[in-house]
Amino acid sequence: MSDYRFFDRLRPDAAAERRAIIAGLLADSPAIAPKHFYDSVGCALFEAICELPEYYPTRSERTIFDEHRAEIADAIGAGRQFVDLGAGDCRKAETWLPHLEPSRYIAVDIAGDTLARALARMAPEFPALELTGIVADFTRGLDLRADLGVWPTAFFYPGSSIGNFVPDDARHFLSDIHLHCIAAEGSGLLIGVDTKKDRQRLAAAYDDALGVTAAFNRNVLRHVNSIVGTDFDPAAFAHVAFYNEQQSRIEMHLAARSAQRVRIDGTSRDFATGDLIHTEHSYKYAPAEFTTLLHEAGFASVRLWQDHARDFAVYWAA
Ligand code: AVJ
Repeated sequence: MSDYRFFDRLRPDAAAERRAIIAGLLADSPAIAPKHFYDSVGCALFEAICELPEYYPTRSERTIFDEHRAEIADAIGAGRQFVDLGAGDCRKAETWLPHLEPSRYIAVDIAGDTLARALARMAPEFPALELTGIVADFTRGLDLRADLGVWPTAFFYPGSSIGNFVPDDARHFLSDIHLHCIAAEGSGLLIGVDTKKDRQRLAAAYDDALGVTAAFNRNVLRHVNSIVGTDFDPAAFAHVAFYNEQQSRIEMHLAARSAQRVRIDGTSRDFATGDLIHTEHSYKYAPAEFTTLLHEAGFASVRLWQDHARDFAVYWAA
């Protein structure tokens, strides 16, 4: 079987999504949800970010995976369905396939083109593996129960993507995953989460010298233009990123470089120089805090692996 199944669960919500974006742009404090970073250009820029010297999370996570692969695979067990949340180009999951020998691989992502391309690439490489792609926005809730049935499932949520949720929403999302897990004995969640550290290093990871993260941030305006027909000029906004220590989160914003008027759905919004559009939170968790969050979400047992510098943490929660 050199093929894959593909389901688009995003299209039915397109009108509601447009309304949500417009409401965010017209709100007292304008904001764009970080999921809108990931059009094709945004996915490519994010892949570039992961190669940057300043952006340690991807490398630190890879180090943990490489050093503890056998032990982690042993904790998960073989023959599970492997569900990749935010699969992107599927390359992270691919490194696990020989070790987990999953019964099926189910990749979920909001970026349909990137996901389809990845599965088309994988199909001939893994002819014996059942491949499924699901285009979905799981920030609106996760319900894969009909897709998964009652077979034991290993959920994979790497890269500290959980950091985009505020902690209450993160707990809620983890509870949703836990609800899926109780359907079948032997299920669990393998999740990678960034830790708290020196504020300079954190800030540099989100404001790199080459300006790749700045381009990634500004690109969201091109994507929003294409979704809702606004006329943002990405070059008219500056990238702003800093660590908010009180809230343990990186914040990214776009700051208007000059006074300007932007057309938004039949009306308009004026931006004064320095006015901000909020685009991302990226929360950081001490291992003890995240372990508590996993317990609060219903997971009874939590195992933890870290790199030597403790820059990142990987948890298996069951
Ligand atoms: C994909 C959400 C984990 O927060 O580190 C990288 C996205 N934003 N650089 C992160 C991101 C700016 C990334 N996550």
